[in-house]
Amino acid sequence: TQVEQALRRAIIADEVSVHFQPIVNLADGAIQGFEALARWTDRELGSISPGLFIPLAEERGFIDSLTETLLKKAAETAKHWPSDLFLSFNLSSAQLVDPATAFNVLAVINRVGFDPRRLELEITETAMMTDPEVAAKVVNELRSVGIRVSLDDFGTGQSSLGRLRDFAFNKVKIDQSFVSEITMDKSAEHIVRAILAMCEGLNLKVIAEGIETEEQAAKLRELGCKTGQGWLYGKAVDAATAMDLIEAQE
Ligand code: G
Ligand code: G
Ligand code: MN
Ligand code: NA
Repeated sequence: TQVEQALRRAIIADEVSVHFQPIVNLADGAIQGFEALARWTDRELGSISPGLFIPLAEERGFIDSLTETLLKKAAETAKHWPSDLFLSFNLSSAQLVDPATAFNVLAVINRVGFDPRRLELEITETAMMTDPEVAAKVVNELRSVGIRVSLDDFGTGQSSLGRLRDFAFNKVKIDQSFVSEITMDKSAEHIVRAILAMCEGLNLKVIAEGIETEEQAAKLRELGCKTGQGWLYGKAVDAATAMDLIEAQE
């Protein structure tokens, strides 16, 4: 397709970039890290969502080279942040069923000189369900070299809660669909409350995603949620702007 050709060209020409969305302490808004989010604007097709081009790259078999490019860029940027800030990076489903993923990720960040203990990889429930056995192995390998792993979009996939025990996650990211309803819909509030209680018992950290209003943030704080991200705190910005945000709070 036209998009596929343009994407292949963009990867070779190094035109796919990475932006960074702040992840903050909900108590005081202090930045704790950033989530890397891929961005691509084609000259003719305009801006294309990673929600479209990442699955396309997976389907057509060039997700590995795309991920390598993106992770390299993200780590090169994050290397210059204060060492207490982490980088969160999304792994695609194809990478969770690839036994070479841990090795590949480590190779990239070692080359860049980025500390694996500052890297967090986000995986979705749907991704781990493709082949849970291989996925569990990939997660364990990542953990064994100090990389942290978080479960993204929690509450929306079709996996069972038992997966939280089978996989060595560090964190759970509460999906934005719950956060967007949290001040309007009691059932969303109850679900978030339950997720927080469960994660505390399982010793998992929690990030609430998609926080857009001060009311949502206040409700999350009231429920005991400590960390979050969303447009209230900032959209994904380029590397230079992310550095400005970091410097502004020092
Ligand atoms: O940033 P945005 O809302 O447009 O992202 C849309 C989707 O694309 C989200 O599900 C997000 O996790 C995913 N995504 C963004 N950047 C990356 C990336 O670098 N790798 C992978 N695998 N997914 C990404
Ligand atoms: O699947 P994942 O959670 O990685 O996707 C993150 C996506 O959510 C990105 O596309 C990002 O741009 C988007 N996003 C981040 N914060 C907000 C927010 O506050 N509101 C909305 N609607 N989208 C957000
Ligand atoms: Mn994510
Ligand atoms: Na998410």
